[in-house]
Amino acid sequence: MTKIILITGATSGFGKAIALKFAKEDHNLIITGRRRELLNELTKKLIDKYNIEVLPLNFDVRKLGEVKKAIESLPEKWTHIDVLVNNAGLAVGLNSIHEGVVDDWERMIDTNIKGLLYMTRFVAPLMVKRKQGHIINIGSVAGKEVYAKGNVYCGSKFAVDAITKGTRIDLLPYNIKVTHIAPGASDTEFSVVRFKGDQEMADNVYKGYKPLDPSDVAEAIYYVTTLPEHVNINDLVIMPTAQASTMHFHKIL
Ligand code: NDP
Ligand code: 8X3
Repeated sequence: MTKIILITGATSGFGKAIALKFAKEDHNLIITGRRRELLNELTKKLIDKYNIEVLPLNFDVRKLGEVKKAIESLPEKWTHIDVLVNNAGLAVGLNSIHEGVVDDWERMIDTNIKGLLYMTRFVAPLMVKRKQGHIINIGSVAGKEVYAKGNVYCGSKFAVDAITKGTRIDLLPYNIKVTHIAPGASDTEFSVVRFKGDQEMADNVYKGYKPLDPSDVAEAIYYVTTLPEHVNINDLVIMPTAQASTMHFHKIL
């Protein structure tokens, strides 16, 4: 059965890989992101290559009004969202708490926590109405264990884990699945964003071992959507084989 999958942050990294995987499996997609050109490029690629229907929505998940407008003005046939992947997120900076940049903190909290909440607040009622749906929140191993200087990013991802658990309880009467995915290191744009464009610092994060490919995470996400109606994966932690915790890597340099 063809489903409608809404993926936030599909212009790069995991979100883009998730879009490609679900397109390959013949599902229709709502893809979102702030970078309009990348969104349009991906839309064209998905339609040309997979002959599916794609609706690109260009908005910032931090802006409540933009989220509300984007979801409330969906054409009727696009309101039957089967899967919401709350993926848009970022780390900004890596500082001890006493040297933290408050603006970085705001960006992480506003995107990773509030953006995910805004999306859920407007999409979940559509699922509740149909008594059907699956919400997949992308957390992180950083939401399982804190690491030095990870303070606010880790806090935001611990919040994603907690919000996922709370969402699952609240939506229990409505037959809605809720899944938390916690990936480890993957060489997306994540570290370039964290280090504010410093490509060398970003590259260092992934030296000496094989990180996850975004498609590895996309495959796991696709898998959790293929299970029988009575089965839900609540929580999935997925790391490179060369990573054992947020702090332990087997690197050959
Ligand atoms: P990328 O930087 O490659 O992708 C992040 C995506 O989020 C982009 O498409 C970006 O789109 C979107 N995004 C960021 N801010 C906003 C915003 N305010 N409004 C709308 N979209 C936004 O990183 P990843 O693919 O690695 O990250 C995806 C998720 O995975 C994040 O939640 C991240 O925390 C998490 N994660 C990443 C890990 C990693 O090692 N890479 C490991 C564990 C979790 P645009 O800029 O166009 O808006
Ligand atoms: C991204 C993984 O460990 O760099 O969430 O924070 S980590």
